[in-house]
Amino acid sequence: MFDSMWLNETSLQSIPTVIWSICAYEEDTCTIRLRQEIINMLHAPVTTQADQADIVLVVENKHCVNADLMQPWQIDESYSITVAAKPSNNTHDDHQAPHATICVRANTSVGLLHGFYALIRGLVTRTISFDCPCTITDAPRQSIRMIDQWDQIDGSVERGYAGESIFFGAMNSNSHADFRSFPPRDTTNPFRGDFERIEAYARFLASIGINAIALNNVNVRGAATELITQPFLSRVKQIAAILSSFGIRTFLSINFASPKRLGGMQTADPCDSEVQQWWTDIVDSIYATIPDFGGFVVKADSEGEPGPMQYGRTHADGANMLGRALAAHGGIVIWRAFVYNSKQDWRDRTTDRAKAAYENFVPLDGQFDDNVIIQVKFGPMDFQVREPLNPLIAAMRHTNMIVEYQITAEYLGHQIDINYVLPQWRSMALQHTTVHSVADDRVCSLIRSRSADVHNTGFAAVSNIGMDENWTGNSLAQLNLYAFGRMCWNPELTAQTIAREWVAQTFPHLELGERNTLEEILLSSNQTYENYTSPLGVGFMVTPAVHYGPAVDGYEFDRWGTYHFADRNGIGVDRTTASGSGYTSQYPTDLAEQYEHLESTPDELLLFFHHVPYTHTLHSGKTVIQHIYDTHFAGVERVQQYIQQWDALREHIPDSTWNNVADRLQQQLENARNWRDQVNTFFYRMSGIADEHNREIFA
Ligand code: GCV
Repeated sequence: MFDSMWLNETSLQSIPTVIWSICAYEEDTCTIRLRQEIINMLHAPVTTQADQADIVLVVENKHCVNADLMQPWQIDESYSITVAAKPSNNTHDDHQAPHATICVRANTSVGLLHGFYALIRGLVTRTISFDCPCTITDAPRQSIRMIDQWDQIDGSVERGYAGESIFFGAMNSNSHADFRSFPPRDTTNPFRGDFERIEAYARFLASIGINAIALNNVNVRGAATELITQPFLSRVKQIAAILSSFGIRTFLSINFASPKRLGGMQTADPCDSEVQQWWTDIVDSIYATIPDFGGFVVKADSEGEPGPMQYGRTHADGANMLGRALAAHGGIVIWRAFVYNSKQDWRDRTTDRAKAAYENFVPLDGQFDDNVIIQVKFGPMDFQVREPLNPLIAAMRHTNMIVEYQITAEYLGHQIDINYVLPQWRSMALQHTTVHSVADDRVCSLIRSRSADVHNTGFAAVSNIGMDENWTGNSLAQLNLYAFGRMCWNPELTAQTIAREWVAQTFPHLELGERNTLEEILLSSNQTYENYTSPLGVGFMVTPAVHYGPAVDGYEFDRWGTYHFADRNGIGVDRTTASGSGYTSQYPTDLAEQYEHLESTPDELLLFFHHVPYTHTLHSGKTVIQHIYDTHFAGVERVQQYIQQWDALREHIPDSTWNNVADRLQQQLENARNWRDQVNTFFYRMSGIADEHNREIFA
């Protein structure tokens, strides 16, 4: 049993049961899937007689639909939906007769799938109706729209907060326990084999326009290294076939040292011809098994994972070697830029982790092959609640890039705390990289103009789902998965529009006022979380390793390079070029200037860029210390309000969902109080400055 999220029966029942028809010159796995979707999901009839149908789905046999409106790279996935006035003699008596016919047209069967789900969404949310003639033409704004599973073959999920992997593990098992304490599982068959669950997941992903997925964690260890070989590959093929019928290509994360670990070789040096041949043979055998395989995701020379630098080679040497093996088959390499010194010494003030991605990759700009993509986390650190844009994104001029986001709430509340993250992601996607440019220099567009092959750019995010009945731990965290797909498709859609769509589909019984209440909770939740956690962009005050709950000094004297440098006088990291680590100089001139100076640095990022006294006055007019106190008190109060607001929604939300969120809200309140009291107490003790409002701080 599992939740049907935004594609639930009640919502789908609001679509009139009309006759559908699919017209395609060639039947393929996607058109077959489409027919099954109409029959099984909508319980509607499908006829081969298009003139008898109320809704006709048409694949053109040439690239003519929308061709003049689209960029060439968009044409395959674009669609148009036309609602036309219906001749009066063509209604059907035996079902709820619509007043119009609808035609969805696309150039490919994949485009038609996108059009189909868009139509379903439109009918459920009532932005499309049989009564209102209209034409909608749409196409994705990103070419690659990818989900990365951090799933491991023992069934656990790294940074997963919704139970075990749906791909790996034992059938029906779902533990939240620490897998490190488990006896080793049978590694001869790590696959769960729950194809029903996988098919449902593929449907959710397709319905929001996702077109690529990496099945396994980027930390590829132990038997997971063998996923690229038989017998595991044949099991991957079964999964890939399901995903492919939904227009989603399958990728695998690989271990760079595979030639040694699997091939028994002495080296994994990318410039060694035998190593190159080994990879070519492996890739050939993968494509012999899975002809539409997407390619590899690689975490190399990062956090202890092997990579080319161990052989004195560069990331370009490593990535291109894999790229050349994949090129013959149309495959790609997604090479992560999350590379930094994870054995830093806190005493060393010269090393700044935020500078690492730029330092490692900018010298290699232009050296990567066309089928190699560098995947860059949107911020320079690691998915904190507030980070500036990763300067690497603006600096690379001749390299394919994917911007990486994290849906799983590693630092953002573990899907216990309500946290709708889209406002943050979207501000990164839409961030301008210059101030005065006339060209579209926003991240979402820039990555295309900087690429050698526009097909090889896009957005990716780490998934937040698992075997939990509701998929995401906290049911409201389903929205983040939904929102990521919608943002990839169109970053101009506002956080409110997307939340509204999701609420309408997921909670069809809510009345208007209740929907507004829920939207209000969701839209404020990211700011609320920021309020009670680390202030003003400083980040990383979390419990080490676990990353839930406060530990103000938890990472202060460790090796991971994540410091706040609070002392009795002030707090923050001086990253200026004038007196600090020089990180600001990695930005294009306008942004570098903005962040270099206290006066022009936005309040919310102040402590990321500057070390300031507690008495420093923000643009808001408050001092830093008073801001810390006020936001932390406000954050807890807001969670208390959420509890009341959620109470008021009880009547029209299914019990299991209501109880799930109510229970988590209590945990969130406890978490928020811990944060408030520890952060406020810590900074009161450090600064000796009292709260202006004399609220309770534990001195
Ligand atoms: C998959 C952070 C996380 C790790 C993760 C890593 C990465 O360090 O804490 O769990 O590893 O990012 O993105 O590779």
